[in-house]
Amino acid sequence: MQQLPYQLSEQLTEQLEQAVNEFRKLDDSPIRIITHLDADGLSSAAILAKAFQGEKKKFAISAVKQLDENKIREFARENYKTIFFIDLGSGYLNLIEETLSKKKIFILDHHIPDKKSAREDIIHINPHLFESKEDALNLSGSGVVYLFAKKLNSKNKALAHISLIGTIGDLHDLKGPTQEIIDDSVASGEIEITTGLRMFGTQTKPIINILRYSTDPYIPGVTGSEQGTLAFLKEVGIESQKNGKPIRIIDLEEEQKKKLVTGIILKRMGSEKDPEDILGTIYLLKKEPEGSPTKDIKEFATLLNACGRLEKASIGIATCMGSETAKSKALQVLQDYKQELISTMNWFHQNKENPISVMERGGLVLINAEDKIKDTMIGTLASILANSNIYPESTILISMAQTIDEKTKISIRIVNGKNSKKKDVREIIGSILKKIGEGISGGHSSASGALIPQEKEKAFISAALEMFK
Ligand SMILES: [Mn+2]
Repeated sequence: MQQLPYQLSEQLTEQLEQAVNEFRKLDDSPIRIITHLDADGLSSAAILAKAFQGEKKKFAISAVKQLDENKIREFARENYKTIFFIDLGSGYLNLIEETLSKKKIFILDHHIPDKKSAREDIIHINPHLFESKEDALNLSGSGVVYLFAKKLNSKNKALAHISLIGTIGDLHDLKGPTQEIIDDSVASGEIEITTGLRMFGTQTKPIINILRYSTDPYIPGVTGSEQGTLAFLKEVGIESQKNGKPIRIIDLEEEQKKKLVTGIILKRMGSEKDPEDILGTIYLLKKEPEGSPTKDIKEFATLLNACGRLEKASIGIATCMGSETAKSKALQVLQDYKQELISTMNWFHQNKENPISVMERGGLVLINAEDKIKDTMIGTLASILANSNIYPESTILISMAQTIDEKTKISIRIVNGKNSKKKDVREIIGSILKKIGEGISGGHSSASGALIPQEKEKAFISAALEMFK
């Protein structure tokens, strides 16, 4: 049965048209673009930059981790008459209205707005305002920006694949309005869609690592075991290396790939989940070389996230815009990021038994890295531990590290968070901060974070330990 093409709601279409009309009224002065630091935000910025170049508009981009009052006040002091907030902004409508009253504001976002309607002269496009709830969950920031760019000039359809990178970086379900972006990416000849093993890293990672560290899908007897992985590969007749070079999934012959898939399905027989749930849709960028971290869109999104985390946003944006120089720099950033990740994990494993660095209390593991690991890695460390089997399910993980400006960054996660809906980590961190009477927090129920003054570290630790006594 043929699927009917998805129709954007009339309201959203109207709002996009209105945004374009307002954009046409702008004079030639340069435009300020403020975006989010993740894959979705960086690809949003790349799309808007390309679209502005097409309109001969000058612009300046900044990528931020999050908005706050201080940052918005800084933007107020700048000379720009027009500001575009992309992949962020909707949660700060009150502050933006208050602080940026003299500027023309465009907000193209998909985060939950802090109020239903913005001041009349603010252009605010957000699927939460128009679409059904399900649809709202299926449009990313770069999706909104792409739809705007396409409305501005149909030539911008050639940018659909950039939006797909951000979308895949941000969303799990590609349906509803996102279908239009996928269709445009295929039509422009940039994207090729195939079906294959849905594990991460099929283009670049050694097969032995992919299998051994595969938690989703989980492979009984293989996941978590080097020996099990080697035995399994032997069983299906696949070697883990050739001429001293590790074999990747893309290196396998078709026959070998089939054997691998069948082998995994057999291993998963009897597990409660659908054993065949190991295949998925794979989106490849046609023009990127095989085996590059820019070939598979999922890996490209990781490359962008690495650029964001290591504060190299402009490299990520320029890579999306097609610069080869930026791309080779981005590949280096990815290497640096991996190195950072390895030293972070090494530090953790060396200090796991050290009661000063890693404190365990009924249901809580508190990791205090001080200045031993980068504050930008603290969330990633907590997330990796939350998805591994080192600590029992539902354990609360708190990790903390010092920033260069004398603050302490805190991340909080829950082991196997998908299954344990009972605990809300944002509430936990909120009540600890309340006890020490300082700090700011944010995030959502399964992943949250906070920032406190460094001198409050001790107070924070005792309050947390007290809570789990
Ligand atoms: Mn986003």
